[in-house]
Amino acid sequence: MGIYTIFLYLSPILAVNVAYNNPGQGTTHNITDILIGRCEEYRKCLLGEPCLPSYRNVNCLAAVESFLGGIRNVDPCSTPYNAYDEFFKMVPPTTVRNTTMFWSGVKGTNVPQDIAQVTPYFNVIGETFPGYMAGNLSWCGATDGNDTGLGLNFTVCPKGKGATCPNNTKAIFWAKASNMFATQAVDDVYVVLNAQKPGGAFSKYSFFATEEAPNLNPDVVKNVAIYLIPNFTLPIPNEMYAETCTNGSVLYLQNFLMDMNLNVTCEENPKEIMWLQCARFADSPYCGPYAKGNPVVAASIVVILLQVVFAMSLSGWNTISTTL
Ligand SMILES: *[C@@H]1O[C@H](CO)[C@@H](O)[C@H](O)[C@H]1NC(C)=O
Ligand SMILES: *[C@@H]1O[C@H](CO)[C@@H](O)[C@H](O)[C@H]1NC(C)=O
Ligand SMILES: *[C@@H]1O[C@H](CO)[C@@H](O)[C@H](O)[C@H]1NC(C)=O
Ligand SMILES: *[C@@H]1O[C@H](CO)[C@@H](O)[C@H](O)[C@H]1NC(C)=O
Ligand SMILES: *[C@@H]1O[C@H](CO)[C@@H](O)[C@H](O)[C@H]1NC(C)=O
Ligand SMILES: *[C@@H]1O[C@H](CO)[C@@H](O)[C@H](O)[C@H]1NC(C)=O
Ligand SMILES: *[C@@H]1O[C@H](CO)[C@@H](O)[C@H](O)[C@H]1NC(C)=O
Ligand SMILES: *[C@@H]1O[C@H](CO)[C@@H](O)[C@H](O)[C@H]1NC(C)=O
Ligand SMILES: CC(=O)N[C@H]1CO[C@H](CO)[C@@H](O)[C@@H]1O
Repeated sequence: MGIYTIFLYLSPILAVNVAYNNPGQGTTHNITDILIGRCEEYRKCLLGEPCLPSYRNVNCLAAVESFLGGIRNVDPCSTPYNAYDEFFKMVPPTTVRNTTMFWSGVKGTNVPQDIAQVTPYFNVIGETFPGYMAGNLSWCGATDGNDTGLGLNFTVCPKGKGATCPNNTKAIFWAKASNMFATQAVDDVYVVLNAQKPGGAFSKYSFFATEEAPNLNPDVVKNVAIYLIPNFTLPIPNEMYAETCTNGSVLYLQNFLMDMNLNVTCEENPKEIMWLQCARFADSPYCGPYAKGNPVVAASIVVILLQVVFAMSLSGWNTISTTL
């Protein structure tokens, strides 16, 4: 990842090689059925919150047709920026006010998924209508005939965007979705960043930098809360590049947001996220403070009590105690 970034810095020619060597997964099989199924689930609020009344009347067949219609037989590296406009008009990435949460540089942490499952106070892009529909899927147009009948390439799609693939089908989808997700955000918004990301927590190549932060509306966004988390899978804390709220790229980000006239707060190790990470990476040295007095400890006390009772019954203690 870091090396890839350095290549991009060094020369577009090197980036060309990276992109050529970067074929990704082809279109997910049965994508039409998957999209329709997810659309129906979301529309009918089978996933619970957020459940917006405006979604009830979405025509899922039409939405999926407009999603795929914009990319059928289209070169996956020359996707028009407006390819998904019709689709996003039907299912915009709307969140409940005061809950919009962005994330960047946290690949492998499972933070977005855990947030989606656990808390109604934060909503990440994967929980929005279009985000849920497209999550974990791969798709791109076929350029070499129409042998699949759907105009999609089920064998290989280009991964990421580079100099040879500037307008990548999937990247444009997520760029547009991120852009609209940020544009509609109201009241308090949040961004989770990885303090120990090599090269800096805030990457100026990230979607957060290019599509989200610049589209926050200072007239309606009350505060941007930066949540800075450590890397829980590092064996020893602080042995790696680390940023705080007052240095490195995080400081740059704060100034950038304040220049936009936004209120900004920054918190290191915010407990809202630390709990979730510790539930997942319980052995992390960061998790000591979060292991005290939490439900897990309560549960283990119950287990110990049960073991004692069990041991007592085995050793005949309960016979003794009943005779006493
Ligand atoms: C990619 O999109 C940009 C902006 O929409 C456009 O100027 C450029 O020509 C496109 N490139 C390709 C290869 O489609
Ligand atoms: C937004 O959420 C925060 C934290 O949950 C809360 O303190 C605040 O009052 C909320 N603001 C509005 C306008 O609802
Ligand atoms: C955390 O550090 C490990 C070891 O260096 C690395 O493999 C992993 O990608 C890092 N995770 C994040 C989210 O940066
Ligand atoms: C995508 O995969 C993650 C991790 O396996 C999972 O938590 C999430 O629910 C999936 N998203 C969708 C829309 O299926
Ligand atoms: C899928 O993409 C690969 C790589 O560009 C290409 O060789 C193949 O012909 C494409 N298949 C279709 C059906 O377009
Ligand atoms: C691709 O094939 C399908 C089914 O055979 C057909 O309905 C469609 O018109 C074809 N599209 C193009 C662009 O040839
Ligand atoms: C910044 O926060 C203050 C105090 O909470 C509030 O009065 C003000 O409206 C906020 N500014 C913006 C641009 O939202
Ligand atoms: C930021 O400050 C912390 C604490 O003072 C320090 O450990 C860290 O090395 C600094 N990081 C950068 C990138 O300057
Ligand atoms: C239910 C369904 O349509 N399944 C199809 C999924 O895709 C595979 C491979 O293309 C087909 O073999 C299945 O019939």
